[in-house]
Amino acid sequence: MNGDLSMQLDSMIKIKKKFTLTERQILHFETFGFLVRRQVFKPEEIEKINEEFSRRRVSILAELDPKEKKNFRTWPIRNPGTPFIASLLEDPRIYVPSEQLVGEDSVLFQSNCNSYSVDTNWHSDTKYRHLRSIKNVMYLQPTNGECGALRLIPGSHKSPLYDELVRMGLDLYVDDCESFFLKDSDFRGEDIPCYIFSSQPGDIIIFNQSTWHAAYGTSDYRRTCTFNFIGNPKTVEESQELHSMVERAGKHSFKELPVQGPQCHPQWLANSEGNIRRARWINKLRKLGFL
Ligand SMILES: O=C(O)CCC(=O)C(=O)O
Ligand SMILES: [Fe+2]
Repeated sequence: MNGDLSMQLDSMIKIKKKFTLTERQILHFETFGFLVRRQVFKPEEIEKINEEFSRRRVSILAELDPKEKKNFRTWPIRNPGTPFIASLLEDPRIYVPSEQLVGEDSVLFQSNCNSYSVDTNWHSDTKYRHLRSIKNVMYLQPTNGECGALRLIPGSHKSPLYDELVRMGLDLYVDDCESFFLKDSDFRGEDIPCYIFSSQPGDIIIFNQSTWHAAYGTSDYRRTCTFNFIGNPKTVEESQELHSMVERAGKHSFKELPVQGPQCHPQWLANSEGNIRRARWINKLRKLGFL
């Protein structure tokens, strides 16, 4: 093997080792449906992320009409307007643990910047229970129970707890955004027993998207970056679910919620850097019908 190539391989193996989750971390994720990783990104990186976040948010808002402005919340990061944030997708700090949890042949799915001006009620991100999908979330401001922290119900990604929560009506009552359960009880969303992800910028939480979660205590607007991966379907049920996801998502944004612009900007798709992992994701997304 040529010397350069062997050095490159060596350094790739070292990087991979450095960010590889331990068996216990994986067990935590499998059991509770989430895993917290502290201080994955450095303060100077967070500063850069915040800068790009703000600049792009302002430039998108400037183009929207008042009605669109009201609903504006989410915009994709695979865009030349946020090059540093987009580069995090190809950063081993994100993809190494994600691939461990959903497979080396997993696909990078929705990946967004989000700005929330209201609380988020209890929900799970997905109704597709066979397909493995995970979300890496980084809050760009400090959070705690009183101030916008993500809350999760441990173990709620699994049956029967998942189904009990559906049955008790904890999720949104679509018309007035209140849950059946909370409406007919003296409980508030904040009273539901849960883990509260108090975080500092740079911390990351990875959760199985079936896990029930919420956030309360919104002041000003809250900022997150989210990186989602879906497992390559292996069973008939997984393939069927993915097929329905493709049908429902349409080709525009992979998503039903309003997202500003396409998930993958043509420049990202051009992959002029020749990133091998990105090329694999693009091929897969094409094959699956998302592009
Ligand atoms: O911070 C929030 O409002 C909750 C976000 C959420 O539901 C998500 O990232 O899936
Ligand atoms: Fe969510």
